[in-house]
Amino acid sequence: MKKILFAVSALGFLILLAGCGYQTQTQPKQTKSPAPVENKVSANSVTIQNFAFSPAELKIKVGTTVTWTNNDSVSHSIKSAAFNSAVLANGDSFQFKLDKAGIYDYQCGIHPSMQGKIIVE
Ligand SMILES: [Cu+2]
Repeated sequence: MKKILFAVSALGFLILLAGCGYQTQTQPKQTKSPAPVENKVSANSVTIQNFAFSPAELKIKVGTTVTWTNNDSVSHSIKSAAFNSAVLANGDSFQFKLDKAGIYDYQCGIHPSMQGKIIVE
């Protein structure tokens, strides 16, 4: 009796696993169709890649928190009159909430040639 129970639960577990596997397989398809969601996520985030901020110019509304994420293997930082990050290694991110309207120019504290701009309105 116990053996049968074990077999049944093991089978259930396998089905669960298969279900999960199926879900992860369908995920790439999902990210393709709802484009607005993807835009929303990236609307207040800046990616650091290939020694550049992307987008270099970001327009946001007052009170928005901006997230910078370093995708480079090289460390970078965010330096401006209003906000400064620590040194960001690969995969690190920095967040700053902009509560005042204005134009915020910033650069990488390590590589001054890397420049970006946040327009808060
Ligand atoms: Cu840099």
